[in-house]
Amino acid sequence: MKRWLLVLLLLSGLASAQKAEDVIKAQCAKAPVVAELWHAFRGGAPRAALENLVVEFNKRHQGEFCIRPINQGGYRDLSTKIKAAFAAGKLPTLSQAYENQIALYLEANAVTPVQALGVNLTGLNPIFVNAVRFKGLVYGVPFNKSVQVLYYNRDLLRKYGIAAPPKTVDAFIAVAKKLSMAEGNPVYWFRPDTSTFGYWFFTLGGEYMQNGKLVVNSPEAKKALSILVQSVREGWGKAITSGYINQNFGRGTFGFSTDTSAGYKYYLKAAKFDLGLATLPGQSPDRPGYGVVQGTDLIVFKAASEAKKKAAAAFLNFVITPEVQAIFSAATGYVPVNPKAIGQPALEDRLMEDPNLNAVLKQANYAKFEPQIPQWEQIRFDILGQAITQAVLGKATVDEALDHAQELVDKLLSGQIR
Ligand code: FGO
Repeated sequence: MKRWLLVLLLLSGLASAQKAEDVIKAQCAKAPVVAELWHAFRGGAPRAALENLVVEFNKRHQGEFCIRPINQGGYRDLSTKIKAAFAAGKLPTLSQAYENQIALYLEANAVTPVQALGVNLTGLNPIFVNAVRFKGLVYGVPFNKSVQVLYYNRDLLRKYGIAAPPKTVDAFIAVAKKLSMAEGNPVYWFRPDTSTFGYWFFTLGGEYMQNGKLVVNSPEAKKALSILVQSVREGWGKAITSGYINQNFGRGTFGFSTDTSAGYKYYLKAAKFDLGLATLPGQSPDRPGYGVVQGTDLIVFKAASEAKKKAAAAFLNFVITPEVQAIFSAATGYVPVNPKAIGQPALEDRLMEDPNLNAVLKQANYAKFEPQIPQWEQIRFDILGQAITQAVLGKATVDEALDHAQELVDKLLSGQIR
């Protein structure tokens, strides 16, 4: 592509991103009620899709109220900001939140059950709705829910005459070994974190909650982590320790990753190869492996005024419509939380144009949630995540890493440490 054309395209992209923000600003300047929505979309397709749908919503409710999205960094930055806002008494009306964060905010009785606000959850995927149900009440609206899928390099598979991506864990490991050997480079790329680990753990039959106890050093956990450790040792796995996988293309031979479907547009943009998407390798060829459900729900804080809550409820009812979910899913790779989105033209056209997205819809039937307990965020990053990184980088054995993690989990959950 000619340089000037590229510059022009980039500028027009920036200009349109700028435009949605500016439009919202102008909409809210005139609105009698402004409800803030704190989110963790730093940029890219998810942020653009969110802002575009907010523009449309605000247009429909001109003279009534407006939603004002405010980025607060990434997911963890967002929860840190929410906790600070609690202390300062400056909570927004709406926020994105993981289920475990909702559980934490509920300890302060700070979240409103959405049905009491008039949000109609009929028809939504019950798997997502049940995850935000606490003591019988639904405290959030599933919005941007992702599932892990298998990303693969079709050109590389073609080069070695492999017709289709592997369907089982054993076939996956065999193919990854073969291609890595032939290329002289590891082809399975992964971030050594709780998300990647989760795919292997759940697919091997692991469960975090056992008889009401959180277990991170079960035999399945040890086997899952051993596979990651072995992959690096045997030269078919490459641990990406800085940035997203899609930000590392070009530094080696990418063959496969087991990553969030929400990364799809980022991958597409960065890939200089024919990018394929498939369901995850499972224990048997007729059943995909389990992907971890990530992405967030939208919640409404109790502290908001009645007028702002009314705006929030209207917004929540809007974002879960089949039309909006179809557009949002097509634009990002998130799973539509309303299954009726699948018949909508926006998504049907997109699926015709890009059959890769079928893998996301299929994988959504084989999905697992991480524990929905208040301490989970700390555990997944600072305890289990640390243990996974340590073992993968060879700083601890799998046993040492996970047994130590279990000790810390026990101490944290019994209040011996904070
Ligand atoms: C991310 C994080 C949590 C929790 C899981 C929790 C907190 C994980 C994982 C840690 O919406 P998802 O599926 O995907 C994100 C989306 C929007 O940013 O796009 C993905 N992305 C962004 C930029 C890029 O270059 N490539 C790309 O793939 C991005 O990951 O959420 C998945 C990644 C992580 O943030 O490192 O969810 N996660 N459970 N975070 N705080 N708490 O309990």
